[in-house]
Amino acid sequence: MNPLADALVAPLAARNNPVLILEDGGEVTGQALFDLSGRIANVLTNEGLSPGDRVAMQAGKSLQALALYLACLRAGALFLPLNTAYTTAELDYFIGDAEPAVVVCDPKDEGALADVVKAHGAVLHTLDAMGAGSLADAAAAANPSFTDAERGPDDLAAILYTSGTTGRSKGAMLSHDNLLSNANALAKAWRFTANDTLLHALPIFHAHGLFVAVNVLLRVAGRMIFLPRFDADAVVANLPKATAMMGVPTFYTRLLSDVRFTKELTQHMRLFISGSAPLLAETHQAFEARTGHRILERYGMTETTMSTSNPYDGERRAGTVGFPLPGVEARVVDAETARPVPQSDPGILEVRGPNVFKGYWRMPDKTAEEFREDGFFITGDIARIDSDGYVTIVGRQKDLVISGGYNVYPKEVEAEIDAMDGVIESAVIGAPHPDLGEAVVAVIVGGTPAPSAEQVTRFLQERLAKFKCPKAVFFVDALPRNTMGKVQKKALRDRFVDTFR
Ligand code: MCA
Ligand code: AMP
Repeated sequence: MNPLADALVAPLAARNNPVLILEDGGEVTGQALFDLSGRIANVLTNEGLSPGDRVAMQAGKSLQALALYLACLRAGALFLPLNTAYTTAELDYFIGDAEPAVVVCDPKDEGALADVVKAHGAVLHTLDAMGAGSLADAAAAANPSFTDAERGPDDLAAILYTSGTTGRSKGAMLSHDNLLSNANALAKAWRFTANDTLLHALPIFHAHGLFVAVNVLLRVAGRMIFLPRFDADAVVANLPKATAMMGVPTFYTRLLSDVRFTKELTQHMRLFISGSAPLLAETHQAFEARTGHRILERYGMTETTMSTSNPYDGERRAGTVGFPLPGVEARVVDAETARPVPQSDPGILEVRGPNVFKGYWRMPDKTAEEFREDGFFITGDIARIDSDGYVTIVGRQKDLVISGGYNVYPKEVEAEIDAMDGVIESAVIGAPHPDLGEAVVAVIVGGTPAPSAEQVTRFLQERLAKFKCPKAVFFVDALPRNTMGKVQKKALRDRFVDTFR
């Protein structure tokens, strides 16, 4: 038994029809993807990979990158995908923390990573955005036939790093059952079948693109139009071939600002799904006015994959994230007392169910801090549950900015800025942004001499992924503080609210 390989990968072997449609129109049959996953699994296991080992991948979205994920499932290894925007400094931490047996990186980063990978005794392979590199070369020469490793439902299938509100990133450990139960629940809730073709323009290094999109479509033996990234031209060109699309709100605001995105273009579509960040009610309404479709908004986290969803049938209520998925329990508690709040009052959202992860990699204390004794996971989101059961995310208790669907923890950016010569202190906030929902803003108290805004940006870009770098930098004489001396981020958010408007 190997729950995910049995449910998602094995059925590909019998499919002579396409599972992927690539940007150039090329089609990849289930059989071809299955064989490639077997070849890669053979390459890795012949080089010493064992069940339970980690395989880190920082590579562009390609057929080969997807096959590597499937190969890890088959070999019983833990897949550890990393955002392609992460810098070498960020990667250094992930490799040191996860101690992968194999690291797969873009050939351009091979030189920079060789030492750190060697220091950790890992095997280094390359894979570029076109799917070429040492891994693909080795796979071409390998045997496609592979016997899947035995795994149980509680064995781990993946580690996804998520930044923390306090310092170090944490690796969320996701089991076979976490991922499979969620894929089953979503496929059913959203009525996915083998007749579906999903327009897939999300990255595959986060839960949204990989576990929500890919797992669901593999589960039902559907097809994916596998675009390397979100590009409005490619989306408009490919929509006629799709039946469904998943995206972050930025996808939908960008499409709405495109005159080619019309009712006619979307008439045949079955479903548009949004998540990862709040979809403004006005976007929901504008989308319906333009296309006649009501976007189905759902809510989740890396640690839980999906927890709630608006209904497929029934009212998809703008501004809400719908109901807990079958098998998932949700409750709203008081931040201070941890007791349930009266109905419809806001409080901290907690969830429990088969979707909830197994804890943070090698961080038992952090894991314990984020769970209640009765097994509920404390999401850190502030929500309300109305009398008819709809969950609305009204804010976040955690200090977090979500920019274009990517999470940025201000603490991490502030720590880098504060380490700069000429900086006394800083505060990083999110400001409303028409394209990204929120964008990162740095507010800095400079010394004499203080760095320029350009110097701050350049300094940060060497250390942090670009999406974490501020889109605007302001200098102030002092940061607003409350009587306890704590920086008042709300006052700063109010002051800089119009930065991008
Ligand atoms: C790119 N840039 C960004 C972002 N993306 N800056 C801030 N926030 C971003 N999200 C940088 C680029 O490096 C570039 O920098 C500049 O901003 C403009 O890039 P642009 O070409 O406009 O961006 P893009 O390449 O088109 O990307 C925007 C995007 C992308 C399509 C919205 O960020 C994206 O695909 N987001 C999806 C994220 C996602 O999958 N999230 C799921 C995780 P410069 O110009 O200086 O070079 S959350 C999750 O998985 C949970 C479980 C959930 O609920 O789903
Ligand atoms: P991540 O850690 O990248 O998995 O991001 C998870 C966070 O994204 C959640 O804790 C929420 O704050 C946010 N999120 C995801 N989906 C939604 C949504 N539909 N509405 C509002 N926030 C969301």
